[in-house]
Amino acid sequence: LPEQFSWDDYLKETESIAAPLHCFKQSRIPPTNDFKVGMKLEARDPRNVTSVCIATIIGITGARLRLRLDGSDNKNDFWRLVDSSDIQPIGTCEKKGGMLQPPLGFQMNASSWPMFLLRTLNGAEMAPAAFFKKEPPKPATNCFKVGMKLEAIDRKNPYLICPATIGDVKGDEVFVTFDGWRGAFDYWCRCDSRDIFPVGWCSLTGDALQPPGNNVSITKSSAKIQSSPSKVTRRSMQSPQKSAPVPAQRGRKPGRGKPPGQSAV
Ligand code: MLY
Repeated sequence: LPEQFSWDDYLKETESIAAPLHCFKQSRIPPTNDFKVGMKLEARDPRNVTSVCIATIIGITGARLRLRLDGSDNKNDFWRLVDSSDIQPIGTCEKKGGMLQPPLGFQMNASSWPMFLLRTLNGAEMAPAAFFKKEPPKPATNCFKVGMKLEAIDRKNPYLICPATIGDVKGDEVFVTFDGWRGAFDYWCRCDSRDIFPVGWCSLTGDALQPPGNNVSITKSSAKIQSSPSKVTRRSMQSPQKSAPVPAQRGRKPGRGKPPGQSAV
């Protein structure tokens, strides 16, 4: 069986430190997730952020909801924290004088939207207002430092949360690099992004933290400053799955022919 990933061991192995809690726009204790699959709510359309749409909860994962916009296809699901400002109870939009919009890529004729909306809301199980949690305050400054470790959403596979390292810091932004993945998934984001979490987040929410990728140089925090090749350690290709003939890593689609760690998607 593959060895469990342990932050304690990994931080020692990589001689690095975890980014402090106060760097993140996340609550110290993750919010409780009371939502249920099938409930409906209002959500900002991720592909058209001025629109508020009706969404259905398709899945629950840790402190996040997997959402699908009603009238959209099943290829554009997205994930939001229960304390995200992108979601609100049904009725909020109207109360504020706004109008619910069809999602980008509405599958029917635009003229059928009013009737579609009526039918969608009729008899719908609406998520209770008490389930929506207040967004945490944002950090006063960008206090991330290069080399600090964190847990981050893989934006190409947003259901995955993975061990990551701050690769660069510029103004209010940080460069999130994914350990063991050769840069293919790295991204810049604001330091107050809701996509980055302190070390230990997944173990508190019950999310499955992905293990780092295989057989790639792990740059130690100290080595980053000196950029000395002698301080770079190599992880064994075998270590994460000693006896498993098939990669057991969640989220990896089988049969793509590429060795682990080199897949770009
Ligand atoms: N698209 C890849 C999954 C890669 C995940 C990488 N993350 C964990 C940084 C695949 O399907 O194999």
